[in-house]
Amino acid sequence: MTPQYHVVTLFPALFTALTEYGVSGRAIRNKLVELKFWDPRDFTSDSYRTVDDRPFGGGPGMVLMAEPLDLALTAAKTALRRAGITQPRLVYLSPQGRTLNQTLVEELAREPALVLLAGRYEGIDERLFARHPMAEVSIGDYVLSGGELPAMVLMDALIRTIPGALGHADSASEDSFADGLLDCPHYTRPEVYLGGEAPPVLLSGNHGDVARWRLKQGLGRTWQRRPDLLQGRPLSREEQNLLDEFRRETGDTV
Ligand code: 9D3
Repeated sequence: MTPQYHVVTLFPALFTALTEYGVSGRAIRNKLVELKFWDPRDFTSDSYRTVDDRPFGGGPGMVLMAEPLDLALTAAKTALRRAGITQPRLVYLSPQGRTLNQTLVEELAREPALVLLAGRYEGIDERLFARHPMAEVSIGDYVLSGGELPAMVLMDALIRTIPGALGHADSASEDSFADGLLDCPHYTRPEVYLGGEAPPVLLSGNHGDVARWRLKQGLGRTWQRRPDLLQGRPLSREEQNLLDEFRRETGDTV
């Protein structure tokens, strides 16, 4: 069941970063996911193809008008209905939204289709929510210029969860956050670079020792840098022992 993502955006050309490169580009080419774009400008009827106007009440910036967005969202929903999907979830990428994390990615990845709305300017006419109930999703507390990059961030994360989207080298289960921990340090050739040696355990050929070292480093780094991630994540006996070992080795105790 190929997921379908319909994106309502004034700048569909920006999405080539997602559609033409890397893991996401390959997944789209291989039809593991279907993307369609709907440009609100194509749903205007004035000769200037106007999609924005000045905010009632005054103030700086412009607001996306209800009608072109309404028609674009309706066109996306109609296309999905024809494909047998009757109640697609709508996601408005918005600074006011719930902050994206891997839990929300996995929840949205279960949907057969999503309609994503990328905003621009100061935002969209509030009356759109009455006709099109939407979940609002932010990608973090910093100011961007629009919802296109957030929509690409969300779709990149969604596509990585599709079985077969990742190559052999990669693995969804090895993604940082997949097990709720930060990643371990990585090394490659040469064995010594500017006097710095790779950890001998990684060259030992002992897969069990390598796996234990990596888990220990992941636990240690999470404890040092992102203790919040360990709050809701009980540690197994082995994990607790490895973390204690890390703290003894780094002198980072208590
Ligand atoms: C400077 C404009 N601000 C006025 C007080 C509000 C504002 C409007 C529109 C701030 C940013 C934007 C455009 N941002 C997005 O559409 C957006 C976004 C973001 O800026 N940060 C994190 N996640 C997201 S999702 C969509």
